[in-house]
Amino acid sequence: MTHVQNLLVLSVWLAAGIIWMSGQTYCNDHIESLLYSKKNPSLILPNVPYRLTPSGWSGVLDLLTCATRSRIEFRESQGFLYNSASGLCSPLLWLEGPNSPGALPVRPSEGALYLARGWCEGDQFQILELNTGELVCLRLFNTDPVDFFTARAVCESLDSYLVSVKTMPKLELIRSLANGNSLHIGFDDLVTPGVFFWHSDGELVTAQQSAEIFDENEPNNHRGLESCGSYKGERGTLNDLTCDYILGYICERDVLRPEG
Ligand SMILES: [Ca+2]
Ligand SMILES: [Ca+2]
Repeated sequence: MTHVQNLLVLSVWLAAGIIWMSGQTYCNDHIESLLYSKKNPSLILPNVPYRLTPSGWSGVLDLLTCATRSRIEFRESQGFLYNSASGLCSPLLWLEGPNSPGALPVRPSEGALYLARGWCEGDQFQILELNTGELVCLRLFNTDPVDFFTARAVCESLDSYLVSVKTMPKLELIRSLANGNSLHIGFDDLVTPGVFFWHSDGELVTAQQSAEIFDENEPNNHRGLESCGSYKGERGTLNDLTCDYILGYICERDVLRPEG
C-alpha cells in the first residue's frame, strides 16, 4: 500500500471501502474519500470537459501515481486523464470549453477522466460555462418559488449560496437560465441599509457593477424598504427588492480545486 501511504502523506483521503482502479481493487478501512473521482465526460453536462495540457506523462505505473504526480507537479489541476492501457497520464490544468482558444476536447481514447472531488458534485448542481470559458457551478430552483430568506436558507443547507452576479457574462448566463422570470440573487443590505454585500464572498457591490449589471439607478434601497437581491426578469438586470417577493432562485457553489 505504498501508494496509499504516499497519498496520505499528501493529506489525500481515499474512499472508504473499495476503490476500483485499473482492474485492481484497493481496500482500506481508514480511507474516507478519493481526492479525484472517476467521471464519465458525457455525464458532465452541458459541457464535455476540455483540456489545455498538450501532453501527459507516459509509462506512469498506475492510477495512484498519476493522481500523485498531477497533484504535486500541477497543484492547480482540476483533474487528470489516465489510460490504463498506455499508462499515459495527463493532468487537466483547467477544463474549458470550445470558446477557449487551443482547448482540446477530452476523447475516450485518452483514458478515463478523473476530476477533483467536490468539484460541483451532487445535489443536482451543474457545471455551466460562461462565454469567457469560465466555469461555474449552479442549481436553478424554478418550480417552488419562495421568499428571499427561505431561498437563502435552502442554498446554505446545500453548502452553497444564492448566486453571485458580478459580471456581464454571468448576467448573460442568468438571463438564459431565468427564461424571463425574476429570481432571488445573492446580495442584500440587511446589515447596513444602503450598503449591499455579495453573499459569495462578502464583498461590496461596486459602483461599476451598479452601472453595468443593475437596472438604471439600482440598487436604490427604494423608500428604505428594499434590502434583498433580485434579478428582474422583464428587464434582464439586477435590482434590490423587498424581501417577501415569492420567486425562484439559483444556488451557487465555488468551483473547488484540490487543497494545497
Ligand atoms: Ca435596504
Ligand atoms: Ca430597487
